[in-house]
Amino acid sequence: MPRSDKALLMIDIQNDFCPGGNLAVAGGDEIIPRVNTLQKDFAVRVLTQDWHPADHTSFADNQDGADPFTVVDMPYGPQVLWPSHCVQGSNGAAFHSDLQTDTADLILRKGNRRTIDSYSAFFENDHKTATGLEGYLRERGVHDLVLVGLAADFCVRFSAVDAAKLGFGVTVLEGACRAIDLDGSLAAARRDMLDHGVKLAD
Ligand code: VGL
Ligand code: ZN
Repeated sequence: MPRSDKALLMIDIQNDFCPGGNLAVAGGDEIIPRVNTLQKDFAVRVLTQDWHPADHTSFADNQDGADPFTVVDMPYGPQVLWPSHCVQGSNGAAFHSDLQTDTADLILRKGNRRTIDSYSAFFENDHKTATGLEGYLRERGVHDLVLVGLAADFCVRFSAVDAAKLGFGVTVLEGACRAIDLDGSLAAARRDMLDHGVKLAD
C-alpha cells in the first residue's frame, strides 16, 4: 500500500507544452510513461492544468506589439510574455492523450484570472492569492510531495518552492520533468529549489 501522507503532483502535462503545442517544451511528452507508472506509488494524485482565458494579460498577443519571451512589469512584478497557450477549452489546454488522468483525485486549474498569471499550484504570481491546494492537501493528511511535469523551470519550480515554504517535504524528480530553459532559467530554478530545501532526484 502506498503511504497515505505522500502526494504526487503532476504539473501541466498538456498538449500546448508538448511537441507541436503552442508553448512546446522539448521532449515534454517523453515523461508521460514514467508519470503513469509512478501514480501507483501514491495514495493522493493531483493534476494541475494551466487554464487561461483567451485575453490573458500574460500573452504577448494581448500586449500591443510585444514579442513573446520578453519581460514586462505587471502590478505584481515582472512577467514573461508567452505565446498564447492553454486557452480554456482548447485542444492545447487538454491533457496529453497518453497521460492517465482517470486515476487523479483532483484536477487543479490555475491562471484562470485575466490579469494575473499563476506558475505555482499554490499561489498566483502575486505570491499571495491562494489556489486552495494547500488546504486540500492538509485535509487529506499529506506531508510529503513529489513533483513531476512541465515546465521544470517555471510551474514545477514555483510549485516546489512554495510547497517547501509551506512546510511540506518536497522532492522534484528531474527525470520526469522537462524545461523551457529561457536565458538560464533552468540553472536558476535548480539553485532556487535547492536553496529552499527542495530535494532534486532523478
Ligand atoms: C508554464 C509558462 C506559462 C508552465 C505555464 O507550465 O511551466 N510556463 N504558463
Ligand atoms: Zn500559462
